[in-house]
Amino acid sequence: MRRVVNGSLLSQALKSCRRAVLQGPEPFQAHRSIHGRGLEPSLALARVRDLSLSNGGRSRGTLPVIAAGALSFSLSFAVSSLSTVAARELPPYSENFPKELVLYQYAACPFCNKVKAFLDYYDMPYKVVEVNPISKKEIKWSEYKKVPILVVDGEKLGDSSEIISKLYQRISPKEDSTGIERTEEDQWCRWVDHHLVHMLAPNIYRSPSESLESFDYITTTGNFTTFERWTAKYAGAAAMYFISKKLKKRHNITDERAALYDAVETWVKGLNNRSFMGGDRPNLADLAVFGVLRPIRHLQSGHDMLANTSIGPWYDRMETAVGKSSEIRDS
Ligand SMILES: N[C@@H](CCC(=O)N[C@@H](CS)C(=O)NCC(=O)O)C(=O)O
Repeated sequence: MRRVVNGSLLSQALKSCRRAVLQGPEPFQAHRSIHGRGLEPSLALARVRDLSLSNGGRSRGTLPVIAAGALSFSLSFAVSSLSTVAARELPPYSENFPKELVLYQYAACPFCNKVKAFLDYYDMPYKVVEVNPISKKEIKWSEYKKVPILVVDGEKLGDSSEIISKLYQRISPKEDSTGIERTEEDQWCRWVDHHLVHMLAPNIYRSPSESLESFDYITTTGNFTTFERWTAKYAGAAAMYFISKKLKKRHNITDERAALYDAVETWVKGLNNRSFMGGDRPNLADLAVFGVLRPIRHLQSGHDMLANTSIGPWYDRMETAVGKSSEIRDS
């Protein structure tokens, strides 16, 4: 219900319609055709977000053509009269949005999740290739051996911050924030890469059971054989348990939970009572912090973090603002 009260629901619909009105159906056609599921132009135009309140989010369901057509007509009218609201609440749409994105990732990797938070927020559809953390055979073709790797219309990009920076430069209109805001945003983005991210491994691989919990995703994600799944889970969990102890030492962490809570409270303090670091909408620093924390949210360390810090309200706002994943899933 909150989405209605704060206007987000309307803005989601406006966003879809604005794209349909400004640009026509190409992006959706392009990404649907990846899977050989061609989309009729009228259907593509009608591919507005599911307005159901029950899921409270950005479902990517397709409304019936007639209803959606009528809706897009009335909302495109609303766009012109409410454009200031839409412009304030929505990430700006750019004609430079890529046509095809493929993300090579580990589902639990904080750097990969940083990139995904960005893509989800900007509503850029992307395909995911889950990389086997033991064999890495899915990225054999790449000289760069880390994830994330994002292939943007055929161009290969590595390193989460580089990827986000390149995509952002490509899609953002002329800078609308001040130098001071940009400096703060950059500083916090660097803080995420140089501090926050180092809190994760010691926490999520803290004990054998937490390490196994962190690798559980591999039993259901990716295109792996059963043997690959179970070796990755148990070998990965064992290796990361020991590696996390080394990382803990390297980053001078004595109590990993206390260090995580401390980092999280540093971020909350940095928000300085703003809804987001970016003010009334997330900026790249908000997206980076959210992206890094999202994969741990439903792990033991994430539950502990929410129970022991004051990050909850911001995290909830970010979940709403970022919305559902834009990942293109094979049906
Ligand atoms: N600076 C890189 C770091 C990426 C990174 O370290 N990724 C890890 C996964 S979380 C990785 O691929 N490690 C190498 C490995 O798994 O062999 C970025 O921001 O993308």
